[in-house]
Amino acid sequence: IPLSKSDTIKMQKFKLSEIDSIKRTSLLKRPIINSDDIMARVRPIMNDVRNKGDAAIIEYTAKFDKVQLSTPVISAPFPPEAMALDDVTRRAIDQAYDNIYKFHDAQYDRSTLVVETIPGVVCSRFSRPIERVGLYVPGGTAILPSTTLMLGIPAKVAGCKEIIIASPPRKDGTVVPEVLYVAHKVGASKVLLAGGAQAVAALAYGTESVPKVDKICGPGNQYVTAAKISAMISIDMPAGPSELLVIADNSSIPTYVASDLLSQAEHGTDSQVVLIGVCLTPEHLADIEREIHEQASRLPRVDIVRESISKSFILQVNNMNEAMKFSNDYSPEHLILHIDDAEKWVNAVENAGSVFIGAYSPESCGDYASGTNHTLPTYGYARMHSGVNTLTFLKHITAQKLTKQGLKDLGHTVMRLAEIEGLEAHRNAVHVRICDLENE
Ligand code: HSO
Ligand code: ZN
Repeated sequence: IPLSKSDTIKMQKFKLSEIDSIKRTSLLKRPIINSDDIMARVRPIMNDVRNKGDAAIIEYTAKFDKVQLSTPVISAPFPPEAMALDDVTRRAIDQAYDNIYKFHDAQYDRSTLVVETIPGVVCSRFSRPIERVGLYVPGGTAILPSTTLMLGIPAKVAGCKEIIIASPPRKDGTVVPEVLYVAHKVGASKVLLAGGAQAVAALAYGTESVPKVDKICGPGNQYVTAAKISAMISIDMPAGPSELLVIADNSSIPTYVASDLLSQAEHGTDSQVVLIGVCLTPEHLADIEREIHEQASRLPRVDIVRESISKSFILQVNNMNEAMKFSNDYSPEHLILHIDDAEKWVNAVENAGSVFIGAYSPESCGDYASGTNHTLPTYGYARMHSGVNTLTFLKHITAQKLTKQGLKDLGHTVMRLAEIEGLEAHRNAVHVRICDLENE
């Protein structure tokens, strides 16, 4: 049934005590993405870019973005007039930058790990930046300087030598000044004016004007994700539609709960929003629902919200343990705790991209400026993936040094294991040395 503009904007409602396990499982599921179909559409585009380089990027940008480019890349130093901002905007970006920088810099342990496993056998581990990275900043219905910050800052902190930002151009063929300003701040060498699979292909394979990168990070639609996977290049994580799960009890403030749900719901019609109500009184729940409708009706993106909210649901549970169990099973990208003693319950979080604790920690702060990253695992990937962080842009190298005595003490173990595997050359590499050492 098509949604009508006069309909109440409301979420579906369930009680955990009234649904069976099949229904519970279905509530935990994300919509199925037909990846074969998407892959089939993405592959020819990627092959074209691989074979024809810049010409293919220009062609696809004309076709999909309706923008005719003469060259698909802007190189640093970027023209100051193309990143000119008013003072208020610049100060906002600068404060966000500083907080995100601080938090990501603190994640970087620059020390070398050294462990002497047995006397004379020293193992160590040190990190190095990934040399060249491609950062994908989606276009679509919103401009996203914040995503440029969230990807560019950890790459800069890690010390990546070359940062290339890809983002679809505006209709006039330029890049949003806010994005270019951030690109400049993080030290990006190039901005690729392209989106979709064609941008990912350019970064993964390289073209005349785009250097081939070692890793591609950043969110994007299904085509971008399919392209990242199909390029067989190192990526941050597969991305799906944005998600939020809120746990609220009767101590929650309905206005705040509703505002948080809507901030996520406005991202796209496919955004997933879940509210777990813990022993909510009928009055409290009604207050939250009324706030959802009233606040949503006033939003400029009400049409997007109407659709995403109608696909979203409220689940009423009888205690916090049930709430946390459901949340951990769902593994949300964002989890907001609008509950009494919220801090205490953080210990019970097993799966989530990022947690927002208490009434005064809206997701918006993490989306923009508090310091944490907003490129987070969706679609249940929070079970095994972390959000983008400084380590995303580093790799670890291990090293070892054995003394003569260390080799003597470890040698027989290595020789026996090599023998079991039937790898005589391995055994011999130790044997020749041990023979010498025994004759010393
Ligand atoms: N909530 C989004 C990130 C974002 N919000 C960007 C505003 N701008 C990630 O799920
Ligand atoms: Zn957001």
